[in-house]
Amino acid sequence: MFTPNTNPGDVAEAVAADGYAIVRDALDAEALAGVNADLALHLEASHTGHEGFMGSLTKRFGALVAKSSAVHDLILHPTALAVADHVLLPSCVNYRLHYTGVIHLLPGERQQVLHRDSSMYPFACPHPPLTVATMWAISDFTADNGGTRLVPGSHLWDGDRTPTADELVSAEMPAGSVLIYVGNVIHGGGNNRSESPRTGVALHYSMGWLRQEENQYLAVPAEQARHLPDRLQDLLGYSLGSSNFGFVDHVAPKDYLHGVRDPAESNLSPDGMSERVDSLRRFHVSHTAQGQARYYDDPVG
Ligand SMILES: O=C(O)CCC(=O)C(=O)O
Ligand SMILES: [Fe+2]
Repeated sequence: MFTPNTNPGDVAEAVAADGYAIVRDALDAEALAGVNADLALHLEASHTGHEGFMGSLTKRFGALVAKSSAVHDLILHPTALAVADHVLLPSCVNYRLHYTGVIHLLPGERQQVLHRDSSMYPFACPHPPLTVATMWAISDFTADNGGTRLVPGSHLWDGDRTPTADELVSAEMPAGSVLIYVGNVIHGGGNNRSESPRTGVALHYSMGWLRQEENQYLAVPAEQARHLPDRLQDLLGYSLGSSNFGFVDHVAPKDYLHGVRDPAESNLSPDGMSERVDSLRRFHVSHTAQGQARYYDDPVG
């Protein structure tokens, strides 16, 4: 477990090596209160009753960029971005906000099926990390209240290796801490045997050449996106994902967002972009993930 003063580079190396890391008390009390205040009404209005993967006693809702300015600071948190830089940037010129959501496990919720988030992409395991997830503890996370369970090192495993009970760990951390993990590590929400809900804010990032899980262009109305901080616009997808990648009518997306309509006033290949593309670490993919297990038998039952 790291502290807020840990060098973000050390956190990034731990995530790359072990598949996950926890930074304790990454948010101060004021930032945490701000998130709680922004989310309270949305949490009240959201409902349980999902099935399967989403959990039947779990409240979930997304589109957090549109719903909470306090969450913007979490998305832009230097440690989260340092980990995403370290893990994702070797193979993309920039990365995106992939998913935003509140995951609120009520007492009695059963453990979620163990999975890899990146199994939505057709790569056989092991494959390089394509996404980085942060799970911000808004309540305390304990082994008893459904703290996320993870299998350290499983981001390096073959797809057919199933974890044993002694390979699972529970992310235990006080409210205000953050769990950061790669999308190819095996994990899942825990079982809430406590009397209180477990509340997390999940913010994921993905390589800029992948389709984002949550459609940020529809989740955040353009009128609102136009007034967001520049870096947040980049993360939503209003920056070029490579040279010529993501344009609108031959105008760069951020220029278009700000009203430019003439391609002559926009540059789809900014300085340094082709060099960056040329220097990307390339994947060698010999086969796709056909037949690969998506879910793992739970060793705890
Ligand atoms: O709720 C959690 O702790 C994890 C949720 C999760 O992994 C997911 O929904 O993909
Ligand atoms: Fe997950």
